[in-house]
Amino acid sequence: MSSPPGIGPDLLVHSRMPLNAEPPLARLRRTGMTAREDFYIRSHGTIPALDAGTHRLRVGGRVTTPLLLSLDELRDRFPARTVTAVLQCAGNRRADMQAVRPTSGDPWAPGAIGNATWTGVALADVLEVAGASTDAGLHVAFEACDEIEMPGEGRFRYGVSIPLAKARSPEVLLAFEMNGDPLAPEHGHPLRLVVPGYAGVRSPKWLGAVTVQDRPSDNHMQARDYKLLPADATEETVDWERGIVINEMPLTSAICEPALNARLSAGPTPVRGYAVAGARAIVRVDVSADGGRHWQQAVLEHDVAAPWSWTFWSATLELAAGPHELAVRAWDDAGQTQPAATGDVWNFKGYLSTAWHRVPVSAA
Ligand SMILES: Nc1nc2c(c(=O)[nH]1)N[C@H]1C(S)=C(S)[C@@H](COP(=O)(O)O)O[C@H]1N2
Ligand SMILES: [Mo]
Repeated sequence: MSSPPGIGPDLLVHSRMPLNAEPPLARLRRTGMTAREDFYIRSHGTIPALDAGTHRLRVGGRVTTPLLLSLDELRDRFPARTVTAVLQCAGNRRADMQAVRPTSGDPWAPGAIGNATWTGVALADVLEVAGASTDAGLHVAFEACDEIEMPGEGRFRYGVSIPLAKARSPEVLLAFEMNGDPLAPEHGHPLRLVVPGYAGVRSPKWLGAVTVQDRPSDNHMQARDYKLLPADATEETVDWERGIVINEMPLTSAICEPALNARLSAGPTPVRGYAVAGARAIVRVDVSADGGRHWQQAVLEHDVAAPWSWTFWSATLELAAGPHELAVRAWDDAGQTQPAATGDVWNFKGYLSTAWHRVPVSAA
């Protein structure tokens, strides 16, 4: 079966409708900027074919001047902004959680993440020109153009919201380019929001409308999904009102090489991966060859000019012949680290699977 247009030939496809796919980890770790063909795709419904020439962005709600903007108007009326930022799904590394106990959702390996340079205009600048209210406690809701079908929910358009305070931060972009090219269809052509530091779900693709309002979006995606629920909640008993809205992504890291269950030669073994801490900086990454009984510090690579970018790390571990459990944990500049055991953070939706990443290998 041939790949749909835009799907890199190496992507591992979890589902074709909706289209969900992630890159093999060794490919992900090759370049600091993730190319389109290696960038994960997470969609919930259709991938709309929108015309950049006729597409319009509506800006309304608690504003003095509602706007209807073409892409040319966005480009002409507002200063161009470029931000390098990670986009990461709240379900990244869910496969680890499913190994503890089943959860709903696709079994993402650590590849539901990518780093790119996004170009567009600042949402803050557009809100300013629209005369958006700056009252405390407001939200900015977004409506997209893709259609989602869910049992019990019927057909609806994707929608989410973020707090106005984040929406007015300079890093939040209405983006029309990714790594210098117009957005690809699967990544939101012709216009998407990019909210650095937040879970990918808050960065709507195929963006059609922006509304300033006094409450979060009542869309299914915001109200009854993408919340962190207690360990004892189930599909049947869940009280969505009491879930924690997943906005800022917690600290995480992953081993990209060697691969799970790799058979290696004994001796010095390169181990490489990524770490990401949202608004904070990664200050240390520990790597272990014995499941976390002993740790060695990795060498970090980070572009200080790109605070929303990920940190690549690498280390060389001396492996004796036999089985080993490689493990990694990162530390941020508040002295925080990741939980040791996935079982301690298990939830039935499989979100925020950020425990030490453990990779069994054997050496001979
Ligand atoms: N309109 C729309 N925006 C969306 C989604 C979607 O299904 N529809 N998925 C969200 C989720 S959960 C993630 S993780 C990111 C994935 O972005 P990508 O496919 O460009 O990697 O887009 C977000 N924005
Ligand atoms: Mo996601």
